[in-house]
Amino acid sequence: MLTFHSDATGRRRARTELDEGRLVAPYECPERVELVLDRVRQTGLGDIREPETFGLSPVLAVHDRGYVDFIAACWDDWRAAGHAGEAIPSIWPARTMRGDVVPEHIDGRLGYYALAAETSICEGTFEAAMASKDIALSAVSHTLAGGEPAFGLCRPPGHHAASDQFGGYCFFNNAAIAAQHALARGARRVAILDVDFHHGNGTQQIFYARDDVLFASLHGDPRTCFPYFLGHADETGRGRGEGFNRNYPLPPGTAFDTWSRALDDALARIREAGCDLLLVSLGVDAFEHDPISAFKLTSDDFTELGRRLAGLGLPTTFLLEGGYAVEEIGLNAVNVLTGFEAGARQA
Ligand code: OKP
Ligand code: ZN
Repeated sequence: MLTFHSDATGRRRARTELDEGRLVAPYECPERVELVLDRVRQTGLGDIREPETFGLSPVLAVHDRGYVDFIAACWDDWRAAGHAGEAIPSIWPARTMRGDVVPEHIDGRLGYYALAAETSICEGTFEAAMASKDIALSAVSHTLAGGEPAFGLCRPPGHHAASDQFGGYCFFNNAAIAAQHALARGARRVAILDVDFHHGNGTQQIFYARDDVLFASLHGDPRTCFPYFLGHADETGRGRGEGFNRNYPLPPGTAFDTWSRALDDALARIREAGCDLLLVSLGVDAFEHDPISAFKLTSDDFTELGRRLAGLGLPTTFLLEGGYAVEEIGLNAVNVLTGFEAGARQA
């Protein structure tokens, strides 16, 4: 299958992440993409292509204008305010205050548009986020054009980004942007299956009241895992979206036997809903040695995941999300893709 990649994802090189009360080197680093690309080459998965550029209109189809303008200008505004470090929010419109007036000062705007504080905004963040969504759009366009699977080597990831909030290393919701684009190009119902360890709160929020995108997510139970405030099993959709959101919160320590039972249930729901396109939010941080996650999937389990995805028989686009065991990120991500190709050959 084709891989879509751009060096422009490396324009974001944040120096700081707020982690356990300290500023550390970010887990979500540019090397992640380079290592996955190395593995794509090693395994001969297929050709590697540069993305096309799609501009801002597909971003504005899922994100608020004010939010997009904020992401574009944040770094310049932060520097213009004379701040020395990277942009990190320190106050939010929390429950007891007003959330309906967007502040003017960058410190207030930053909190208004943030859902978490670990993710610093630095020079090049907007450019990398633009490249990341162009990779997703190019990959899904390839799948739509000929039915062939494609892999988008997205970075930064996207699934925590909500219609007007960034956080959890995400700025633009690549999977949501790709899904909306597919619908505009004639897809009838898109399934987004999120296998990242963390709940895809942004993707859920964007499509929660809609029945043209089915969102299913397997993740660490938000009672104990980031992002803590969304991802419970009783979140099933709203209005016409009722039944088109499926969460599988699982306890820390979950291994493939339990995890794959939830997977099979999600796949059955996707089948039943009559989806004509599958987007996989492909985080590989469910890996047993991931430094910030708590599931116990092995590298071989990722191959089996790919095989089971192929069993759906749907046009499929894979978009990279998380995965922070950097040494094994290439092996784990590409195992899903080669497992998928093996499964597709058998079918
Ligand atoms: C992004 B993605 C580390 C806490 C990390 C943020 C996690 C963001 C995950 N001590 N909290 O892979 O879903
Ligand atoms: Zn994750």
